[in-house]
Amino acid sequence: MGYAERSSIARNKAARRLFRLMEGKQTSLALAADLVSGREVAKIAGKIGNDICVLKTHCDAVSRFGQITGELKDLGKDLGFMILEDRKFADIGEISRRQLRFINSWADFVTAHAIAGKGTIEALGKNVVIVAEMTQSGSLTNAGYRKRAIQIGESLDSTGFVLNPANKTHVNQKFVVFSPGINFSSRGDSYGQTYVSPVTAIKNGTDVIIVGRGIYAAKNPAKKSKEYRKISWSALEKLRF
Ligand code: 6AU
Repeated sequence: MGYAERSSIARNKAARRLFRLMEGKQTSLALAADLVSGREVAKIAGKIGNDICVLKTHCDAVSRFGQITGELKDLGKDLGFMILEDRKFADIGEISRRQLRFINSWADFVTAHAIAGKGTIEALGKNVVIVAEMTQSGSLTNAGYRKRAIQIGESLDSTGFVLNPANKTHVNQKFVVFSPGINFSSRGDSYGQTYVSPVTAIKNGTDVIIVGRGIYAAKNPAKKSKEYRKISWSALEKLRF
């Protein structure tokens, strides 16, 4: 099923918008903009914004992030990408809801863990991507956890799920599958991050490939982002549509 069709069957508004955007722009690439300062995040977003469908941020890991939220929103509008704040909410619903207040004025959607149960996801509203599985070796997200996390997202019509691209996914086509842990030249890092290639990710059911260091730590991030974009989109066309 192509993304135009998936945008018509999805019940979640952010998922519909993202599927439409992916189809129109022909890209499944998300940048994990894990740079040190707000200035650097805004600069790379401006440079490669044309190639991505999602800009993924960690607002609490970037200095002076508060100063660039308006600029990122404008860039998203001009260049056509959505902003996913990877806050990974994990507290009880009431606290998660309060923490969200500082984020939902500029982010289109947020990530959350399912560890605290359905109440947390419910408190965050609809625009939530549930981290159902993690890419770091030794992660505690086993098959049972993943299944239950997916059930919560399905029951609440959340936007979608973060899943490990090394494993095959069987998620309803109404939901967006995001996968980090993608890099074509590295196998991992010193803390246990694991990587697969974009093609493996697409074969295993990923919709949006999230690439961080593979792009921003490259000599020429603009050129690298085009490579990731092209390889993943042609794999989608060849293998899935
Ligand atoms: O490509 P990297 O390794 O430089 O960056 C990967 C990005 C980081 C992580 O916070 C994030 O993806 N991530 C996540 C997400 C998106 O939730 C889950 C996970 O299991 N592994 C992972 O790396 O910004």
